[in-house]
Amino acid sequence: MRILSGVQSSGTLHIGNYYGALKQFVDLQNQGEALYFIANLHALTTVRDAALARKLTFETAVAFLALGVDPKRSVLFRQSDVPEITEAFWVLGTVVPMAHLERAHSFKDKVAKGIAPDFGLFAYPVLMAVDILLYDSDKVPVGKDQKQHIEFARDWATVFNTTYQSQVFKLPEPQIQEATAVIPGIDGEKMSKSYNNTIDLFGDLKAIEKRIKSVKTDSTPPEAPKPTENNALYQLLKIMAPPSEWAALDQSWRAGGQGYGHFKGKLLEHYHATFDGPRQRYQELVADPAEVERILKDGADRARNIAAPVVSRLRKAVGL
Ligand code: AQP
Repeated sequence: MRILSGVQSSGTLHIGNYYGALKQFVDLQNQGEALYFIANLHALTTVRDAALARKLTFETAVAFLALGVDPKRSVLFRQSDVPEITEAFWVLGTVVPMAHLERAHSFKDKVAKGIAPDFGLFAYPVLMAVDILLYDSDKVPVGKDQKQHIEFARDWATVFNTTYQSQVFKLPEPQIQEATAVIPGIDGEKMSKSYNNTIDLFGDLKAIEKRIKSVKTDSTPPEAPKPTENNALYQLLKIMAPPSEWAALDQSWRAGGQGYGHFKGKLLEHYHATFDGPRQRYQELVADPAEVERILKDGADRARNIAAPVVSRLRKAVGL
């Protein structure tokens, strides 16, 4: 089984990226041949500063490694180190119906939030489809926000194969963990870099502590039982508390007697217990850019070898 996924290097990674995607990446490394990439071409739709783009690409790679992506078991690479991707992007794009792109949720959500769309934002799902299809991927671990993009990849692979009467592309399946499909941000909306509601993985600790303290809650008094529906703090605790502690925590939440401040303190404790170790590794790796570069170069060679047969099927099918 071939597993493939990526994360954009468009900002600081947050716990939504971790629980929705990266944690699965690490868990899946033993279940098949895993390819993980830093989506630095996608990031160009929002990052328009070369030095910042390079810095974020490096930091995203370091975060993957610090969180447990093991280059001995997985292929870790930069999207831009596989130049075949942009050729395949064009070729697949020639059969993609405009109407599909016009109804893409991510595109519509961003336009609704007042972001002026450009071709990059509009065409993003086509590049993402190629990211997946170019490696004959079977499983794509992602958060729920990416489900429609994977359905598009399947649809367009079918359109392409039918148009050219040739089995160029294999159809991938999304892998979405129900419990962590949508991690809420501190305002209760989906945690997202562009909504400024994130709890970061490796940012400044004081700022992270402040974010945790400001998770939105209602006016339930300390002595009363707390609501479990539509409560971001409850959802975040459930995701972050170790299973051995969750039952007691859940009971005290439902029983009342503790204020929200107490539970925010618990969330901070679990944050430290989970991410202090990776933070330490992150700092060590940041100090060794040559090793990170070596890992990415090696990953790119391996990824290009895996893509080579698909690229040659594609070129042959269309007459290039
Ligand atoms: N809140 C979330 N809950 C669950 N999964 C999430 N992911 C992101 N946010 C959540 C998953 O993380 C992976 C990589 O995401 P990405 O950064 O490449 O793109 P994204 O989904 O667009 O992340 P953001 O923070 O929401 O970025 P912006 O604001 O730029 O759109 C994906 O698997 C994603 O599902």
